Amino acid sequence: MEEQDTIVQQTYPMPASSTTTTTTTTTEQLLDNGQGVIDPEVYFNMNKPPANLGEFEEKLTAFVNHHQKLDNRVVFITSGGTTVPLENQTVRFIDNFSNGTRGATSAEYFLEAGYAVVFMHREFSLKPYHRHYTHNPTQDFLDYLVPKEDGSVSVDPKYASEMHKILIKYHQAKESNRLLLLDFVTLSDYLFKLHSGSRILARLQQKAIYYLAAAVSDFFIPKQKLSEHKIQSRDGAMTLTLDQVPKFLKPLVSLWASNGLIVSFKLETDVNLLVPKARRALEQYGHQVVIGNMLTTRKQTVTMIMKDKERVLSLTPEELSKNIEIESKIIPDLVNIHDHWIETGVTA
Ligand code: 9Z3
Repeated sequence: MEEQDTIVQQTYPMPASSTTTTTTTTTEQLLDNGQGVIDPEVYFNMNKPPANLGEFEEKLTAFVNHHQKLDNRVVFITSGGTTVPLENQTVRFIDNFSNGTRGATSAEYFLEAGYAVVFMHREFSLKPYHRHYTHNPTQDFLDYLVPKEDGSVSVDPKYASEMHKILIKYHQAKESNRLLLLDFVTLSDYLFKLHSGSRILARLQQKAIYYLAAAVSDFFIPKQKLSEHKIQSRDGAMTLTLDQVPKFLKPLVSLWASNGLIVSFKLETDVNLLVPKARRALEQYGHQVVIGNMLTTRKQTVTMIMKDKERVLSLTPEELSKNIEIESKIIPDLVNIHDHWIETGVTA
């Protein structure tokens, strides 16, 4: 196959951990078990960490230490889509579908259930509490406010009581230091931060949940194949060859997130694939829960899939008409699973 030939001919510098700097190695040598996917550790050696990784680690370590001393449960939520740049000085990129609604809404229910929340989200995607005002499809943010003659600004009385309730919850989360907002943009940014973040949370052992709601690209262009400058259109149509992203869930489960409860999401558009593919992910990675959701019904119904069981959580038409959110069912279900996980080491 032509694609295969391209991959095999490509040469990469040896990973930074290597003792020699002059040797190069082919992609073929870096492929994981001949499956055509680069090993995650090799990926980290071949790519530059994000510039703010040190700051990310510092903030997260302080947060985790604080909650470890208080014996609190902590959930590490990933939310929003990753980008895959087509150029090093990026003008164009491929994006993954996700507004961040699932992650931001879930964060609020976890906070209500007493968890401390690390909210690692795509920059400018939905954030807990803010989401009600920043990304409301029927009302823009400034339309909540009224200018006063004395030069001050107040909230339009129509919205004040609802906003008051949300503000109280937001301030409680902030004042008790139970909400840490961290962000990512690119796939590389995400992978480095997931790697580093899960290893920092690992000290919490079973007290940690990893709730991987971010929509993460399955394909990327390795740094070595990336055009430095903006790709020019003068040459006509463009053909893209994308490599497969390393299977990071495998080391996350077996190495990085020691004993934590790991919950991943499976997004499908073909309903017949949803449960089989979610089950395959559970078997392949050996983690505890996959939440299956369909693109078109993700706000109404999800399937909780575990090793020996599965159950569907859905909103009734009446609940839907009252704007009840499906996360109000997902999170209590997961809290039960987590209770059981802490007590017995198996899922409920
Ligand atoms: C999800 O399935 C999320 O529930 C959504 C949420 C992205 C659908 P929104 O943010 O959407 O509320 O707009 N996330 C995981 C998507 C994903 O990339 N899963 C991978 C897969 O399906 C496995 S990690 O293969």
